[in-house]
Amino acid sequence: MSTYRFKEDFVWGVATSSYQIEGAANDDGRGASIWDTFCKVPGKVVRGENGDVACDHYHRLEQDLDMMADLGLQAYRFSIAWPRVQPDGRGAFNEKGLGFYERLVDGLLKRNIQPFATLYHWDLPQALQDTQNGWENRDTAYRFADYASKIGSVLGDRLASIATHNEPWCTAWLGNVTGYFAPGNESLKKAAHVAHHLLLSHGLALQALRADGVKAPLGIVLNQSSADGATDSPEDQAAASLEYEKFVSWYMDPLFKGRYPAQALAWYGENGPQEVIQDGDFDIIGTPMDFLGVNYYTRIFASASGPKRPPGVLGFTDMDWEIYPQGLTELLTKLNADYHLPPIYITENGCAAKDVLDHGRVRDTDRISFYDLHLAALSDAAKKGVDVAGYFAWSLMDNFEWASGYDKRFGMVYVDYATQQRTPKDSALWYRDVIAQHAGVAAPR
Ligand code: IFM
Repeated sequence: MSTYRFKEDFVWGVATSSYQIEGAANDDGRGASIWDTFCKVPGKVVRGENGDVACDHYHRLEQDLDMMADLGLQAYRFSIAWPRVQPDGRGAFNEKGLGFYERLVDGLLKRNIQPFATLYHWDLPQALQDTQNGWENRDTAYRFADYASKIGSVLGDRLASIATHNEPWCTAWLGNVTGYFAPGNESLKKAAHVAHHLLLSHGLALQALRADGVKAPLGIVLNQSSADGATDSPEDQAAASLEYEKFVSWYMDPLFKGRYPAQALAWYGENGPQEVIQDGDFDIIGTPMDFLGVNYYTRIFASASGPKRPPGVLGFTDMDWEIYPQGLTELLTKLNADYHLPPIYITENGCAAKDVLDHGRVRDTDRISFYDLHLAALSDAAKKGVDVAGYFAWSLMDNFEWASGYDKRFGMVYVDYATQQRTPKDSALWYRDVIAQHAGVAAPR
């Protein structure tokens, strides 16, 4: 095992999200989400699968909490299903739904595991989609701030952190340009409007939580990549720079610089966000944050003639994503140079693999190597001056991988969906040892 150099209070955790693991889609008053609806659209999800049962985490909470404790985790990042706690996305809250998250948070604290909550990991109440086109409508941002405020009042005193959104790029782009994710739109303009309202809702939620006196650190989680041109040609380099702006700067610039990035804005042209930007929006969006969450999986590899298959020197994961750990160092050092940043958590990093359960064991050496290489890259970034506060592996256990259904396994713990039996893979045991070796150890100067 390598030795990574992080600061003494560096946090070691794993991440999941509500729709991907909870199941219990029709229990205890949960409302429908846009993913419940989307999964029913023929052809949208592999084999027509859905999150109705998923890992049945809702009913197996205690067992899963014990499993987290056995793995020696210091922190657990989860998301709250908005339709479980406020079925219509407005109006009445659902006590039973809130009660589930109270039990989760209390169960974590009892086991000395810090609760890192995310308010939105893609499961928008269907009612908001039906009545006002969801995130296309500015009002949804205000509904989100109300929901955030409620979570703050119920859980705020017990949470180690609150992130507003997980990967708004996915919500906006995959949900509205490619139609690959819920709600399945195919319109660049809708995506630009959605992205703006997501950013606005983030700022409004932060302001509401602060006004309510919530002390937990507040931030947002963005998926990001470094970007390389396929060749050194000026055309390929320009393509890489544009893709980086569309993916990374489109969120970072409004959050930290009070504007959209120029090149990407020009690329959007009349399909951009201009119609929905109101005076004062960037002041709200730029409300100071206590942390930034970065999810890193692979790099962008661009050419003037469109996306190109990268060389993949270290191979590709089961998602066919290039394994490119040095991109993590490159990305973080670039962010650090370009923005005045709060501390950064890697809030997701991991790989899908064709895991096989063999006599009670999963020998996922490729995943161990993936984590090891990325932790080393993160350690390099810390050495180069990036303030790295923690690392969350994606994911605690195999789960519903959105449009890929249950086909892709990202977990450290193997889930047999027929029996719901959990089996820690070799990577989980390795991670437990990494945490034990590094916990509380300061980086040598
Ligand atoms: O499973 C997803 C997660 O929901 C968001 N980030 C990327 C993961 C792997 O695709």
